[in-house]
Amino acid sequence: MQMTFRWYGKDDPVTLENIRQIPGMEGIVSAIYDIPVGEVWPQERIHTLKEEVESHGLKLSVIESVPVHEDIKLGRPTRERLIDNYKQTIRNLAAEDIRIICYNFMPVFDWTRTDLNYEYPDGSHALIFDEEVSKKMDPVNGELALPGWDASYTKEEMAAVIDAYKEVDEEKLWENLAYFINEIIPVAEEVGVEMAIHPDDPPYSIFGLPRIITDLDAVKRFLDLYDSKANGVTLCVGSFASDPKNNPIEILRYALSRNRVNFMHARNIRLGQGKSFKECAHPSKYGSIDMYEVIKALYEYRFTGPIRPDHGRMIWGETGRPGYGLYDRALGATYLYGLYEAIVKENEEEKEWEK
Ligand SMILES: [Mn+2]
Repeated sequence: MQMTFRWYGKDDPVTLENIRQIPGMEGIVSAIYDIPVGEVWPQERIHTLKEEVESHGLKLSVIESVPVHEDIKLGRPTRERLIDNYKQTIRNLAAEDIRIICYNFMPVFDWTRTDLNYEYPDGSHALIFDEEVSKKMDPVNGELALPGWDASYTKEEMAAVIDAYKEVDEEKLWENLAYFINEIIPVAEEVGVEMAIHPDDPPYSIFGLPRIITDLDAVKRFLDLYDSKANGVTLCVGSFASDPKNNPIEILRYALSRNRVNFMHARNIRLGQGKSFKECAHPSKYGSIDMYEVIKALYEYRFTGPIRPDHGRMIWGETGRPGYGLYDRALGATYLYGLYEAIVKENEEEKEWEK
């Protein structure tokens, strides 16, 4: 496996110099953030990003994400032009030798939490999701705007797009996803790119909007939409684990058995009452996910792709982008790397793990 780290570009308080110093770190997960959703990413812009990353001795391993325009998810006629643009972005990324693209198909809202600054007794801060609080949240008139959300909507536009989903139930959303996949995957195959859909986070309906990439059955159904290595998943164990009915290790092993894990997100969460959960430090003892079992599964299936620590807590007084500080994610990376080294050495005569 190849250890990677998410970097939000030149505005990120975490620098490439910082990231490079994390033991075991090889690659960067990033994106171009100022291109409106639905427009083509020019090859020169991709080239500039790649040069910047490579000048720090790192590889631009994954694009997370190339966002999918709402009209594609809604199945509106304008999707034709938008899908053509998406295909061109895939081609432009491939032309710069970028081979893995993460994306998601969540209506309107990306990952959702109810508190970005929950304080643990040890003084660290984390992102949490409280089911009761979420039921009272008003996405149109409320105060909360999360970092993953598209901030370009006015209140009226937000209300209108949420309203548009009254016509799109889960089955319709599957249909629109299948349409999109059948259009883009042949292009990805042709230019040697692996697409990696991220599960919905949390993996159930919120604010009355449909969510479909939620569990093992959904992963099976998704992989069957188009049977190709180019049509794979970002296996985010933390997202799947946020629904207590899911067994994230089972989902991981299933996707590995079909060779369709194109990108790994390793994050731990601790389940609470109902569907509430708290993000926590990466080690198994703090959360509901056995991280040793995660890395063991990756080893058993000889996973060679990129993995990144997902969200981290804010520790040691660090401030910055919620979930994306330097310190706790760096600890997460070295912990994951340590698990991997131990598992490889237990199983192999040679020092395979260094390859
Ligand atoms: Mn994730």
